[in-house]
Amino acid sequence: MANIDLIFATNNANKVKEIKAVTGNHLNILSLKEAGIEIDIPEPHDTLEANASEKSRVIHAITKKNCFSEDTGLEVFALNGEPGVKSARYAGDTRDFQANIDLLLHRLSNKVNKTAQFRTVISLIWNNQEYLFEGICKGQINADQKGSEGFGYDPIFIPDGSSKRFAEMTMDEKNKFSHRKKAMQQLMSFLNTKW
Ligand code: ITT
Repeated sequence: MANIDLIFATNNANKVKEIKAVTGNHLNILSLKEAGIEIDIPEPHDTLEANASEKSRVIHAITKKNCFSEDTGLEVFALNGEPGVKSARYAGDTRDFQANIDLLLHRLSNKVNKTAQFRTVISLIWNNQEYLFEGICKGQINADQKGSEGFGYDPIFIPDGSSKRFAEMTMDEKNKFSHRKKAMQQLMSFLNTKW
């Protein structure tokens, strides 16, 4: 698989780092920046699936090349799945990680159940056809914020099977549990059957 070029339709540098750590030399992942594309792709839909599709389709329409995107949401059980698809802009259009965390903890403060999951949906466009893959990481929200690694909600999320928050883990440790890695592994297995 080593010589496959695949554009990753994202402007999130943290996502690019995490995905490149998973794919290693198996795929040649190009970020939008590396592909020379400057665009703020809209995410207007109310599902992760529809937003992921939008992102990969927009980039495919521009480049006509194989590409993928992913949309990820933190789904909190006691908040009926919120912030979910609104994860990036939960506390407003400034997309401020700390403001999003503060709002989430405020809304969760009187709830007993702190169960949550990260869900990643990948949309791959391969030879002009779209394929979707999903990765889920279940865990707990912990109001005691710790760690400075990762991004987004990582300082308050402890994956099942660990006592550490994602933000307390190295990228390799996070990738042992990560929703994003699970979805990406499915994409790689799929490409293995095609190549
Ligand atoms: P692109 O659309 O350009 O890919 P984005 O940052 O807008 O980048 P999303 O729409 O998928 O990405 O945003 C989801 C938000 O969910 C993101 O801004 C973070 O706040 C949060 N998030 C996503 N993955 C996460 C992870 O692995 N750990 C912690 N928070 C995460």
